Amino acid sequence: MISVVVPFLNYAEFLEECLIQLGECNKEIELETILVNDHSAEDISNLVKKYKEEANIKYHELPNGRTGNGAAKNYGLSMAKGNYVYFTDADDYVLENPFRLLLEAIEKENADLAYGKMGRTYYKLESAKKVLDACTEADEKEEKLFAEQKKDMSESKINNYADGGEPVFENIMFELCLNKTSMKDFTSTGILFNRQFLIDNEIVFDENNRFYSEAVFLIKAIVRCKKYACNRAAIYLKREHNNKIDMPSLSQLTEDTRYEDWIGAYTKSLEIATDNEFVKLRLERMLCTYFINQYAPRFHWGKPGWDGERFDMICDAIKKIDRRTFKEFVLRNRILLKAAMNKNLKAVKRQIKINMFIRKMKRVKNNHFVFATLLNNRFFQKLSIKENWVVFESFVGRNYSGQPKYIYRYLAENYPDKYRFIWILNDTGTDIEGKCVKIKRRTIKYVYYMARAKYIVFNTRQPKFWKKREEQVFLETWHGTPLKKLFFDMDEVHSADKEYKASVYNQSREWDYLVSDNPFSTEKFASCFRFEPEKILEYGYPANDPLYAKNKEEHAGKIKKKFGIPEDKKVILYAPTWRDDSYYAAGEYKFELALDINRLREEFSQEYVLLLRMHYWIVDQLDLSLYDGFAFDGSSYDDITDLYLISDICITDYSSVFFDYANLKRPILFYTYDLEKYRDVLRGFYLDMEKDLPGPLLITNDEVVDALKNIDEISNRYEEKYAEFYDRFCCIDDGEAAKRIVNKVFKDL
Ligand code: C2G
Repeated sequence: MISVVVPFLNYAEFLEECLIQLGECNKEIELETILVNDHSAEDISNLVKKYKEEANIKYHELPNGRTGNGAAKNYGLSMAKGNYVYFTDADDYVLENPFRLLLEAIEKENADLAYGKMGRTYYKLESAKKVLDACTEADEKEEKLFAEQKKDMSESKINNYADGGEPVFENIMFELCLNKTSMKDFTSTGILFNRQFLIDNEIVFDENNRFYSEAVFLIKAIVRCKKYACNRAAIYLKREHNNKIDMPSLSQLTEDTRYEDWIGAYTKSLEIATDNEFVKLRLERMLCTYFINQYAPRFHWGKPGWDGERFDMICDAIKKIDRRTFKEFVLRNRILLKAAMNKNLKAVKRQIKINMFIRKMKRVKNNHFVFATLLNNRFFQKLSIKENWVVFESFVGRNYSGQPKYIYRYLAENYPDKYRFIWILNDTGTDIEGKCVKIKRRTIKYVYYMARAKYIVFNTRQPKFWKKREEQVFLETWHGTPLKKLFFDMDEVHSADKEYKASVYNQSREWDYLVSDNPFSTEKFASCFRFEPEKILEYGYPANDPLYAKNKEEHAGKIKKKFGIPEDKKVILYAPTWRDDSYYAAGEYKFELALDINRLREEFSQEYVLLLRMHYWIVDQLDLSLYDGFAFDGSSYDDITDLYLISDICITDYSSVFFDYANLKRPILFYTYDLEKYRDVLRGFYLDMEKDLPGPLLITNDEVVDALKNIDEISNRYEEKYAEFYDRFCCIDDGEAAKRIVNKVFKDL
């Protein structure tokens, strides 16, 4: 039997997934789940009851006076009855059945321990499974789950490392020790241990070390292990927490004692490894790296306490290091290490200053924007605020559009001499009516204006370098009524930026106002941004003002001409959104066109043209050269509001486009070929797509063609639903939203 020790402190929903998997494994291999409750505030009695049989749970509460992950694991270990022990943290889970594979391996070799592969995932069990299912190529799977383990693992590197040429390569040390770069990577999880081996060698967790209780455990196991086995198909998945605001993991906590624990774990681990040259050298190297990369910056920024007792602690540790280790570092770091070795505070200070300067210069050389932010911190932040400067940016500088455009227009028309208007753009050649300064994004000037302007109007999140000054007013207009769940309402984050929730939380704390188009958005914004409802301006969207303009037909005629669309042709607008899991990098997304343009041309080119508009995150370019005269590329056109005005039918999917378009009361079709995946895996929706939308959901190209052929019949069928939808979501827009917002925000008018 295998005893699986599960310490529990927080997050019952994660624990449930862990237990589900243990239950599954228990069907095949006899397990006992020793669940140790570390004085948790959460009630898990129902969970324990639910999985008691399946996962063969032995429930224990950690006695008073003992606490922490290490204490819970020790306690669990002392209760274990199995010949073998396996540790899993309550927020992690195993895939397939690693126990069978590890058991076979450990028994075959009669080994002390057997290890598999540790993967990292941001996903819950269901998504992780689906993500796995979705990846047909085995290599692709590896990419997704084990990206972090892709390190240079060449055998020769280690042989070279052992000064003197004596080969010290040992697979186990290589796997379990070499690829660890930080103290937190030393973990007991995902390894099957022979319980007698642990008992005989008195291998236990350090209960006095809150953050790194496992380091001494693993180091001792590595050093004492005589025989080991391995099966890389045995997968343990470590969960990365994507919401560190509400559910931080132990490694995401920033409590102060972390440093003392680090040094404590290092010192004890080193004592254990005294006779093992290889492990010892690895640890010493880790200390040096820690000193150079973690300690030095804190010391440099003058955080209290880092040049006192803490300095003595780390210097004492460095003093004992085998000097051969220093050779691996560049000269300036060797000087720093030597100064620390001599506990020479003055020399350490000087060298850290030099090193930090070199580091900064290197960053400046590699990325010119760093220089701008340095200037910002040193100088711009100290300059006075310009009361009449207003900075605008729309869709991260990609165009002149959205709510900022129409707020600017209103201000420029009504208060032309009162303000100085500054537009942030990727292309300063962009046409903008009226008098304004055009600034290229991510330049020194951009940083300068952002630091000094009184008013800042954005429709996406602000850049991370920018810190709001007290006198500044930040108006976040946002860019659509949400259908797809956003930020804190998203269960999982599948997009490229997994720090999404934490960063959106911090950024939205700096917003003075947030614009909403309807009561529904107000409610969702309050929840998805964790935003105070009192600061939400439910005034309608300025970008929808032109949809109510008296001269909108005349304006539409001009736009159509600009595109070269014949006057007698009607326009079908296709404007889909982006897919969270399909990207090159953050902010650079892929899109595979599923709409059959050829077919549409065959069927409709007599009466219609097709206008394709990709979302602003999509970087793939459309090649429409084959469809000249029928398909038009609207992706590089600045303002989607103009595209709404010239189109007779809108086809979209999960984009907020249809909420705005509905103001025109024209037909809307939803081409939702990947509805299930989008709804169940990627995002989830705030609305019931089947019930609440003002048009039909179409899954295939045949259905799209059919719907377009019968567009009048569809309009009749949806008349009532459309009216309800309009009343619910377009109830505020009336052409005056910009005016309302300006009157509220620009108080000195
Ligand atoms: N948009 C566009 N072209 C598209 C899709 C969208 O120009 N093909 C613009 C529209 O102005 C739309 C906005 O981008 O209102 C937001 O697009 P969504 O597809 O809804 O996606 P996202 O940027 O993720 O915003 O509250 C809404 C959400 O924030 C969604």
